[in-house]
Amino acid sequence: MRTQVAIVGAGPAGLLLGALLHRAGIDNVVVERRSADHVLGRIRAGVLEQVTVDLLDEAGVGARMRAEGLAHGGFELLFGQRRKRIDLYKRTGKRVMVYGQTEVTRDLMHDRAGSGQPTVYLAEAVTVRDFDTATPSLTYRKGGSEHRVDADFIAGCDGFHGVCRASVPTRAIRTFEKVYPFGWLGLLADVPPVADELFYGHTERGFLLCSMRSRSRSRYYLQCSLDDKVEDWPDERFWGELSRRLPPEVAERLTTGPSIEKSIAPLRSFVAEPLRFGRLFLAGDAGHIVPPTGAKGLNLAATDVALLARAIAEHYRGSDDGIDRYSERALARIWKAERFSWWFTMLMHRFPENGAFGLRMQQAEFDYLCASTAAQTSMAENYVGLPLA
Ligand code: FAS
Ligand code: PHB
Repeated sequence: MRTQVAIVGAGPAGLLLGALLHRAGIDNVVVERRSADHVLGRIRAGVLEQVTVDLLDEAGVGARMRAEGLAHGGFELLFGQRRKRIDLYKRTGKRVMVYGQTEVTRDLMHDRAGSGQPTVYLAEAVTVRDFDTATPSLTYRKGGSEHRVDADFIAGCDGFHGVCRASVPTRAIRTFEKVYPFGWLGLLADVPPVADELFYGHTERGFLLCSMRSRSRSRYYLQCSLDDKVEDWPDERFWGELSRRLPPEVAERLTTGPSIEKSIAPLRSFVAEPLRFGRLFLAGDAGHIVPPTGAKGLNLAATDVALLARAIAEHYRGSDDGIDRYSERALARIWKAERFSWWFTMLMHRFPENGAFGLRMQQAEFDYLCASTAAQTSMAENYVGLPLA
């Protein structure tokens, strides 16, 4: 098979890149190792920045999001007994869209199926080759035989554990990483959310987040030990712990019910530099990971592929300035999101190892945030998303 861009990975990065390239008249193939149902079964992000909303519109897949998504003008913080609403709209004139990653992926898959662009699911042993030449290719196994895709470019949209970054010689790449000493235990349930907006809490028992997917489907997270396993947390224990962490006046409004998904995610900050290796480009989680506290992961994936799609379209119009500057431009945005996600994570989680002084630093940060509109504006403009340069 011959194409212009071979995309590894059918997560949001790969599928959005494919949609943007297709609208630019650029042929592409997506090669995914899992089934479409498996990809859809992963419950992940829930908050879209305005830039991401606009990109989904540009890709032609924004209709259901606009019909079913929830526009939020703020969120609430709880620190100990104190509560503070961060008014995103008042501070920035922008809102965020609450619409699950699963639905974004579903919309992109539906659009791609109708576009006629080829997508290969259940592709085994994907191998990327010759990306340091002008004739890169990839191979995969399916149905007992090997298949080859020749392309002008390869986009590594295969996530943190993918093959593309792993195929780059170690001398050509530098990585930066911070692993956090806890995880997030997430639960999805068809119960009405406990509040109209997202609710982030720092409590003596640990972090909590009350989020949602709709007015009848809630998503909750609890900070948990890295030693915990999902089977250690039957639904009853989860709901009891969430209730204990919530303020009484909020806990009394909590509607519980059977979980439809429950998982534990480790938290890390990670960046690979650069993001371009000849004709191979990394985008999304393949190039970086943020702790989900700042709701940046999916949004960074979207802006990476927006920059990459524009750069590749420029190439076919005769200029390589875009592809030459992709890594620099993407990393400038990535590092700002890494900083915000790290800052918000350090503020809102319990770090017993940081002792009494560490807790006082968190309390002072929260006090300053409550008292300073400048601090609230800074938090708000990072949360709604910085402009795409
Ligand atoms: P993805 O990992 O989504 O997609 C990569 C795709 O590549 C996958 O479908 C994978 O099967 C495929 N692949 C991997 N190796 C391959 C190979 N060798 N060959 C072919 N295909 C291959 N972000 C938030 O904003 N909020 C959250 O609450 C949140 N929670 C998360 C929870 C978890 C457990 C994880 C892992 C991430 C979470 N994230 C969250 C971040 C997440 O939303 C990512 O940022 C987002 O999925 C990034 O999309 P992609 O870059 O497409 O990577
Ligand atoms: C979610 O709804 O999954 C979600 C929302 C906000 C975050 C992280 C996760 O910061």
